[in-house]
Amino acid sequence: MRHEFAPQAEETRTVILGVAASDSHVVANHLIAHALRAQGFHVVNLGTCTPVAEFAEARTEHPEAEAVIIGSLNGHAYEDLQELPAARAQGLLDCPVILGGNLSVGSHKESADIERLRQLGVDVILSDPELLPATLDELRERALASPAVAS
Ligand code: B12
Repeated sequence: MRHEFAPQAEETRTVILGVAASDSHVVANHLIAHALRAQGFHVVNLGTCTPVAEFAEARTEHPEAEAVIIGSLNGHAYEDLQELPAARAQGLLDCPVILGGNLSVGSHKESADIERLRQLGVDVILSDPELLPATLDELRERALASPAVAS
C-alpha cells in the first residue's frame, strides 16, 4: 500500500574522518568509514596523509560535523598533530577531536605518550573503533547539555 506522506527524514549526523599527515595506512580508515556509514553517519572521509590544515578546512566546510576523527598507525601522531594547538586557538577546529590507532613508536606504550597528545588538544583517545558511535553519542549529549563548552 502506498503511503500518502513520506516519513520525516531522520536527522543526518556528520563526522570528519582522516589519517594523520605522515601516515599512509588506509585499511582501518576504510573500515571505520564503512562502519560509521552503516550506522547512519555521513562520513566526510579525507583519507590518508591529511594535515591538520585540511581537517580544519573540512570543519569550516562542514560546520554541522559533530567531531573530527583522526587515525594514526605509524607512531607519529604527536609530530603530525603539532599544528593542532594553533588551529584550535584560532577556533578552526571547534568540535571534539578524537584520535585512535597506534599512537607512538614501539609496542610498549607509556601514559606520557597519551598525555602529550591530550596537551596538543586531543579531546578523546580511543583504541577500539567500535566505541566510536557510543563516544559520539556521549559527546553530543554533553554538547547539547552545555553548548558554550561544546568542544
Ligand atoms: C599494511 C601495513 C603497511 C602498508 C600500508 C598499506 C596501506 N596503504 O594501508 C605499508 C607497507 C605501506 C606500510 C608502511 C609503513 N608501515 Co606499516 N603496517 C602495516 C601492517 C602490516 C598492517 C596495518 C593494517 O592495515 N592493519 C589492519 C587494520 C584494520 O588494523 P590496524 O591498522 O591495526 O588498526 C586497528 C587499531 O589500531 C585501531 N585503529 C586504527 N585506526 C584507528 C582510528 C581510530 C579513530 C580509532 C578509534 C581506532 C583506530 O582499530 C583497528 C582495528 O582494531 C601493520 C602491522 C600490523 N600487523 O598491524 C604495520 C605497521 C602499522 N606499520 C608500521 C610502520 C613502522 C610502517 C612504516 C614506517 C615502515 C617503513 N619503515 O617504511 C611505513 C609507514 C608509511 C607511512 N607513511 O605511514 C608499524 C608501526 C609501528 C609503530 N607505530 O610503532 C607497524 C605496527 C608494523 C610494526 N610492527 O612495526 N605499512
